[in-house]
Amino acid sequence: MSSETKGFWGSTLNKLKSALSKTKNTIADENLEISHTEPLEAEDSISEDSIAQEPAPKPVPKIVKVDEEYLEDLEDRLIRTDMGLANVDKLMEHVRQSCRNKSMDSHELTSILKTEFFSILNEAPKSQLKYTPGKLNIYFVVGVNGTGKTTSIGKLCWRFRQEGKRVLMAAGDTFRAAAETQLEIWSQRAGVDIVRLEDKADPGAVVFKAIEKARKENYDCLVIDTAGRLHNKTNLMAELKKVRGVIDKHASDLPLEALLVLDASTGQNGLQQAKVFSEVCSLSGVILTKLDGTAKGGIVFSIAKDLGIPVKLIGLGEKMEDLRDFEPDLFVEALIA
Ligand SMILES: Nc1nc2c(ncn2[C@@H]2O[C@H](COP(=O)(O)OP(=O)(O)OP(=O)(O)O)[C@@H](O)[C@H]2O)c(=O)[nH]1
Ligand SMILES: [Mg+2]
Repeated sequence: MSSETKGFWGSTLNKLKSALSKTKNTIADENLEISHTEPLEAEDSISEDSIAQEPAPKPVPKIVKVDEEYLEDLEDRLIRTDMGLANVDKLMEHVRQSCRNKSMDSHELTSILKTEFFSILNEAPKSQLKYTPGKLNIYFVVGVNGTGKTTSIGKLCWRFRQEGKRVLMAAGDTFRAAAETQLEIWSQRAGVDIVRLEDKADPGAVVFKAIEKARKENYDCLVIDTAGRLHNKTNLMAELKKVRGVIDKHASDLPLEALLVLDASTGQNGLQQAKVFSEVCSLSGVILTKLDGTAKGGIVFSIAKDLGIPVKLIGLGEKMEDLRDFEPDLFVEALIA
């Protein structure tokens, strides 16, 4: 497979492999000894822009026979990635069925796992981030505290700027002055404009003002930040519903993405967040952040099975270019070597 797909915004296989390494190591059998080593192919080298060097040896896992103990261990490891019990049960049932008919080794099992992972993601709704040329495109970004909303907005606006679009940010998190300042710093880094009202202003007023400005001045994208809130705080969720209402009232003719930012490391709890936010804001997609540094990347499969909302973007780190399109095939490829 090519290491690069769909241009810059798609992930490279190597980038994904290194970001998903903790989840990948959880799925892989760490008890298997290394039998021998073989040289790395140039495309597999860790650094994407490294100059051709003497290839380093890459470990090749020992191939073993799959028995019941192996399967029980695999089941535990899959559960630990937070891919969800229903997914694990179904997947293990298929694996056990295949083992019943013939003896199997760990290499063959890996290829069954790969097929199963593809099939879970293939059954889920899929779509890329929407953008309609010639219109003002609105991106409304919501989620619980600290999931990565503001950072993802900064990265997304930078991406839009790289594509030559006119971009406006709305500082709809008026809860803390520091939040507006944080967004303002991102607007400078990304080279985009921002609408910011006085501290503690009504977030609905910020959104109204931003829509008005964006329409009048012909922006291509309006990206709206909101304050983080726990999904079980009814008054805060009611406030969010009001903000969403401002968009519905004043921009119902415009393309809208309502995006929930989920922190991958919160695992299964993210699903509950998604259900409540979806009721309040009619979500159209998920941005799954912090996939780097967590072993719970299996949450992608839970979202696919349980939510009915597509993951559109993934966060693979803290740098500007670390927000990428979610490409299911490449994701599975990176997870199972
Ligand atoms: N490693 C990693 N860190 C991330 C990623 N996305 C965001 N972060 C970090 O997560 C932390 C919180 O990010 P913010 O963007 O401030 O989160 P927020 O959702 O806006 O937070 P509140 O506004 O307080 O609700 C920051 O330290 C970010 O750098 C990611 O994909 N990977
Ligand atoms: Mg924020």
